[in-house]
Amino acid sequence: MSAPRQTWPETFAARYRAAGYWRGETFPALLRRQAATRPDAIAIVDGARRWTYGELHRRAEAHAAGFLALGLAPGERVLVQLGNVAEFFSVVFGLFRAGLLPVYALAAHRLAEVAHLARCSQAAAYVACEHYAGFDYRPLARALRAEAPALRHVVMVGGELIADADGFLPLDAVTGTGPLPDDPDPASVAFLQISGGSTGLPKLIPRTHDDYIYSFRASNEICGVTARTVYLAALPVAHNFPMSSPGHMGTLHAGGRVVLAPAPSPEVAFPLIAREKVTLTGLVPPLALLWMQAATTTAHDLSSLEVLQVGGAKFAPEAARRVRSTLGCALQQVFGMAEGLVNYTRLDDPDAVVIETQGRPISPDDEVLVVDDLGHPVPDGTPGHLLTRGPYTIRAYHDDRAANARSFTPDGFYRTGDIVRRLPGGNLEVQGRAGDHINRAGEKISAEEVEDHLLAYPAIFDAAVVAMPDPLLGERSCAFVIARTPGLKASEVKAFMRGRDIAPFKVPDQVVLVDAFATTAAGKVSRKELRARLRDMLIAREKETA
Ligand code: AMP
Ligand code: DBH
Repeated sequence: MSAPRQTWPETFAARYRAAGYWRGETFPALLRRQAATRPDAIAIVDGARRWTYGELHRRAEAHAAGFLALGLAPGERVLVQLGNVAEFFSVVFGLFRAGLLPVYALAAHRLAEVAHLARCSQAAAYVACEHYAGFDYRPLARALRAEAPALRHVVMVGGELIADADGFLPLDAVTGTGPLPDDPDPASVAFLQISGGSTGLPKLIPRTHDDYIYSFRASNEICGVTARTVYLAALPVAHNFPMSSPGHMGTLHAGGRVVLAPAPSPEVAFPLIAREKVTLTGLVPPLALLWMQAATTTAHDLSSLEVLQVGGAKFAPEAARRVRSTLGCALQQVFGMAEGLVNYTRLDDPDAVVIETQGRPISPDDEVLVVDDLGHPVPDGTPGHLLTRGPYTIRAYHDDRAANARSFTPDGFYRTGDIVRRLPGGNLEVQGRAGDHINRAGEKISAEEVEDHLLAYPAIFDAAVVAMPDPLLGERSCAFVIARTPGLKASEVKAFMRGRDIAPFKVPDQVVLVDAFATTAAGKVSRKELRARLRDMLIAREKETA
């Protein structure tokens, strides 16, 4: 495997530097600067724990030395699977300081995903919470060691101070005072983010110090993030949206305060907003609906909240219209992707733009193309495929030739897979997806990946997974299944999927057993066409019975 690299052609890199986007700042330098200029300001709030910038910096440096003392070498990858806990920050900034590259797994991932990420990144270590959100990660860690031979260390957050029988190290033991390397090259890859992906398992996204820091520094300007910002991380901290748009990283860059919510529900988040005087947060549309409903009867004071960002999936205009009257704050729509491009409606945009569009790009140098099926640009107002390249959009996935051939044009544009309309002011309206994935409350699920798991069930002959419109989730997943064994029940299929060690959100919401997949007189249909037909059939059937 080659070392993670991200390469913009030199002419582009020179342009991005000259324009002042890439400033040579690195993650270690970012935290060092804050620890020097505002050592006593609170950086992280996690329950009763409040870490200052000084403390976060000290912890990160101690972990950096600790990771190196384990024999990890700069450039190696470390799989990080942590929930919304303060240690996420001391660990990732510790890794940055040691020149190690975090690979971000979601806390919801299970063995199937984590083993895939560990193998693809050749991770040398794995860091997880011992328990988080009711899940015990120790059995997962044991199984992972068997599946990922390159893994040399397992570090547990919240574990006992003595290394246990498995040889897992408690994070508190991963500290040291040894020498630390020079800061990394700002043009080098800082970490690997993951994509939801429309085909197969998650892909690894190499992001550099230069490009990522630019994306959240510029986001701060657009979103009004300053040292007085109190950002509530309600979504999982490993997600790209709450990480960088502008998210917790943007907030730390500005010297603000990050408050961690252990769950995004109104019951958990509202008291935190009131107690910490939260000014900014970001949600996926289904959560925004829940918050708006709960706000009408809440006793908690939400008046500190200035802006609610909504993104990850399309926010319906009817819902967008109600944000201010129910939550008493401004709405900002965010349409982004872990591969790069992020669009925002601006805080001073007219209501029509904020309610009806998903905004426009961060950078004057974000190139946006909207093209037809043949790749020809379409006029403004006409739906087409969104292609993009720019100063913080990757040119390639990590070590994945096939995906790179599919996902990038020869001149370096990323094929987002989104169908959008570009409006005359430059704002984009997301119309849907060209690919076969399900956007379930902002979690992207690959139809192909779920079908592969279904086909592992001997009682199943064939399966097709489609996105169904859903009033709460936006989209839910529906698996059409042809049984090999007569009498197979939907509940049995779901139980089988729950036993597959996959993220729970990938278990199909609905299972429909069918006798056959219709083919046309012309013979075989493509998977894509088949999925579209099954979906239309079910929608029509549900309308009839409604
Ligand atoms: P990923 O590549 O896994 O980071 O997922 C990014 C994808 O999420 C985008 O390409 C869109 O399909 C979807 N997405 C993100 N934000 C929005 C939004 N505001 N409206 C509609 N779709 C969105
Ligand atoms: O869905 C996403 O991946 C996303 C949404 C909003 C994202 O990565 C982002 C903003 O940066």
